[in-house]
Amino acid sequence: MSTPPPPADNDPVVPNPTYMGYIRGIFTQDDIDHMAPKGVDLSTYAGVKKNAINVYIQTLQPGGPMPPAPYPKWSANRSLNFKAWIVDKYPLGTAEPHFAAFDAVAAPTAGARLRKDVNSLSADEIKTLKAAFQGIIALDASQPNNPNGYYQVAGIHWFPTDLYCQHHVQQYNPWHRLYVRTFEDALRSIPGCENVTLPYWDIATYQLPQLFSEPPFNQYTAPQGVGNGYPVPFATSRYDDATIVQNLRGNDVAGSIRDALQQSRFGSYETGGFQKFIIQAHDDGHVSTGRTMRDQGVASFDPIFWFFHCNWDRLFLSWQTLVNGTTLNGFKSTLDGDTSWLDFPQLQPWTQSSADAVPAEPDVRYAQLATEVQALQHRVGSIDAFRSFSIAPSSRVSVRVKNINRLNIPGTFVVKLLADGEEVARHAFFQPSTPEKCPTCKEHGLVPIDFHVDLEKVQGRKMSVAIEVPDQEEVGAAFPLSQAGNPTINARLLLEEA
Ligand SMILES: [Cu+2]
Repeated sequence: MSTPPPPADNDPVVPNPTYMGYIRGIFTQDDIDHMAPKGVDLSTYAGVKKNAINVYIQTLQPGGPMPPAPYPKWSANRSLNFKAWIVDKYPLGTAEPHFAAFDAVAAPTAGARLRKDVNSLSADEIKTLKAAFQGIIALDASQPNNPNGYYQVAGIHWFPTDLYCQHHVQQYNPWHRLYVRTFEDALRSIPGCENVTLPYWDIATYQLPQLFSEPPFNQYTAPQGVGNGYPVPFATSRYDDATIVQNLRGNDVAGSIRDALQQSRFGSYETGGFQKFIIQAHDDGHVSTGRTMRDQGVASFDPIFWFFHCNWDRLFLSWQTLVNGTTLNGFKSTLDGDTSWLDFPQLQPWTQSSADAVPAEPDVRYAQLATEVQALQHRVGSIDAFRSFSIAPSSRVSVRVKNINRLNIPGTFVVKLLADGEEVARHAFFQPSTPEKCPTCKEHGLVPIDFHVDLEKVQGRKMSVAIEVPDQEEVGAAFPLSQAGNPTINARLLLEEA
């Protein structure tokens, strides 16, 4: 944890202890495993808070029976710190940014996968990467049922399998971690490419690597149809580099990534935290890159998808490192609410659960993590009433367009926030062109889009919202709000614990 407590006989007194800054670090894996069968959850904020008084009594010396021998009992200072946390009404606090766990270029051990920035590859590495891509594309024709073939692996994302899409849900990050690895394994199945790794595209630089314009990374043609409404043969396409860069800037993708990495809690797409911002940045990245990438049904056929998603995995690992969430229990300590999604359902088509996929993969390194974050924060729209709170000093306001019925919208859409008719912000929502046929989409039919904007940009101005479905001639650029389920608008100032 961020402030790992020293041996129990030597704890310092911690002023104003918080859960994220101190308390979560007290409980070891053994403590958590030992108490879980007794119905005492020591792995989450909610669990420790619920059992706090009991934990305090059971561990207080002399005489408290916990932890059992041979584990050391709590020191007097540790008990004092814990009691102070209870008396102060269980402050959640924020994690201390932590950088040490997976620093930079650890020397690759045998079999380790060092994933590099796509711009930093040597001529030899580029040659091998091309051979690997060409190799799995060639399998499409020579061995159409080989699971390492490009069409087969890309097809997992949506067509023709239709089942596995995991977006805007808790499983989004772990599911895509397995997916990136599966693709990398496919590349490694090609003779001579056994040690190849997938490089990442650092999208926040707003630069398109030159390599993306070279075959086989510039374009892919599927060996067969990809589903209703798509041309046969199906060939991927994307916007030109200048348009992509302009779109990335317009959607403020780097800003959302920065916001994501500063979050102390994992959160969710609906409520905030890391997930809110990283999924937003991901969606905006897809729509910015277009045209194939904009459509969830076929996005993974564009070779750029793999460099793009390798980077989201790098950012997930970066954030995990910052908040001390690279182990399962470290990660769990950043969760709110129900954590059962970690164990069930499994991440189809693989057999692993999210709990298996969340811990940092021991053999994966990124040449550089994005951990240059000064301080972490926990700013939310609502806070427990028993806590004192303050209004975040930067006076950012959260404008939420709520209850957008995405099932009525034919594909990925963009929501624009206008002040006096002029665009102040825009964000995308990434989905298939026929969301009404997607089981995950149907479960989450009503979705929000959140804008975090400076109060001064919107104060006293006439605000409005527009939905657009880019590049869909049939419905036109402007999509009527009445057909999108008559969404409503919410605005609130962001709060933080005082
Ligand atoms: Cu994606």
